Amino acid sequence: MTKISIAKARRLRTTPYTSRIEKQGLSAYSVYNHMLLPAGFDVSLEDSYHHLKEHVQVWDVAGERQVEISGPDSAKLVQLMTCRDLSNAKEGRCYYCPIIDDNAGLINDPVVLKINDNKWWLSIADSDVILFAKGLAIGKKFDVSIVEPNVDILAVQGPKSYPLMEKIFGKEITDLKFFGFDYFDFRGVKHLIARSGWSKQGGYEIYVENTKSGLELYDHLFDIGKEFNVEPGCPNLIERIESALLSYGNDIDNNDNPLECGFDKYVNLDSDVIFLGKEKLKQIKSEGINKKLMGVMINLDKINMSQSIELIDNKNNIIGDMRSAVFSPTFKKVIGIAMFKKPFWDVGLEFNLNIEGISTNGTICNIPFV
Ligand code: THG
Repeated sequence: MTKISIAKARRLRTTPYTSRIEKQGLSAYSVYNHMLLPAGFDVSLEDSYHHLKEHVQVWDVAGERQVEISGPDSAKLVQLMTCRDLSNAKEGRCYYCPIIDDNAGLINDPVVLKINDNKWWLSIADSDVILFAKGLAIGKKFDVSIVEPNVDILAVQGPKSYPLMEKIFGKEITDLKFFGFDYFDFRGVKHLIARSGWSKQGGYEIYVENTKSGLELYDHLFDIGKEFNVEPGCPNLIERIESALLSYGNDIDNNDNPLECGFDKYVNLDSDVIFLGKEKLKQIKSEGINKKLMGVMINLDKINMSQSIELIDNKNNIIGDMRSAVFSPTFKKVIGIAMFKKPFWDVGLEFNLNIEGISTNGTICNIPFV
């Protein structure tokens, strides 16, 4: 494959860690929220996958930008944007929240942090939530301030993230519950740290606001981390598909609604909270969905997802489309996430596909895979 480099420009924002990761063997970038997101290092995807499951990695995920909504109407605006009932949300907790439009189409799937009653952070996936939020606030004449603060997340992921972070921040950090956050001191500077991250191997996310301290912490993680076999890394395609951590823009987008994406537990239609698309979602729920996101296993040992891939039945009817896929060394097959039309989403159903002139077949399964 031809190597093509990315043309850096102000528009493709760098992160405070860019110069660090480029010295640590970075080999590929993606772009996320108009920012460089590391997508590979000079170890193979599979080696990095095994390393993540066994040891600990530090990821530059500064591209997960924060949309800060503060002020007297902040809770009202955040609730207006999500179908998840946040009326009982607690300070110091994270909430995974589908953001939808008036047609119930997904706008984003951020982690929402309740900093306090009058201040929320939406830790967003790749779409311009800030513009949507500003438009709603202007239209509704809400008394809020909406900004993108300088917050650059460092994720520390993998089973050995626990001893590594304990060594730096003390025993208290191991008391954090999943999706809880608190403030921890590093050389006199407070950092917001959550027990979360875009892998299911355990770990933390450090919301770095003080860049100088953040860079010191970055270097310290690699110094102290030696005994835990720390390596630089990035969200791992194999691990995240096995764990069914969905990727906005890949697996799901504005043409999909939360009920089609398996987000049922984050959809609250019975409470009296006010959010955009509530009536539409009620209608969809009563009529039933027309497509559904499922797992697939395919009899291939590699797959290229740069083209759209249609899933077909024996009569050549299109029954679904592939959203993400990768070879899994654990399942020794290609595993993927695909959207199937009604009524073709049954577990066990077999389908065919043609890729680059090769025809093969696969089976529908539940997600997560593990
Ligand atoms: N961390 C932070 N911000 C983010 C992401 C993150 N913004 C972009 C993107 N990732 C948002 N998408 C997700 C998707 C899944 C999860 C988090 C963010 C996730 N899900 C858990 C699961 O599916 O098992 C738990 C959800 C729950 O039930 O509460 O963690 O990774 N800061």
